[in-house]
Amino acid sequence: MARYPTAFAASAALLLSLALASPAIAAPKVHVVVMDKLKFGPVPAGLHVGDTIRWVNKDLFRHTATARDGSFNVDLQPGASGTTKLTKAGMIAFFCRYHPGMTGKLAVAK
Ligand SMILES: [Cu+2]
Repeated sequence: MARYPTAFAASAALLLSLALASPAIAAPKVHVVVMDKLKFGPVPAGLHVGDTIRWVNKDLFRHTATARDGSFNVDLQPGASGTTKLTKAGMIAFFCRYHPGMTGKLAVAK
């Protein structure tokens, strides 16, 4: 039916506007960062203190996601995944201990 997508879009827009109207009670989110081919994948936008990063190692190699400021560290075998929590705001640089060329940055808001 042609009408169904329109009704769906309208209700989705309503839900979105409700969510945007109350940012103070936004629940902590889980964001995924993939490790593959000796690189970190794209870092998600909209990170906040209290959110969780799920690091997913899709590579054939063991990797870590290690914050330069020591605020998190996770060591993952190939195919493994693990989570770290964002505990502070700011630009947080991270790298892999085994492959120093693997780097990235998380922009974390309060
Ligand atoms: Cu690595």
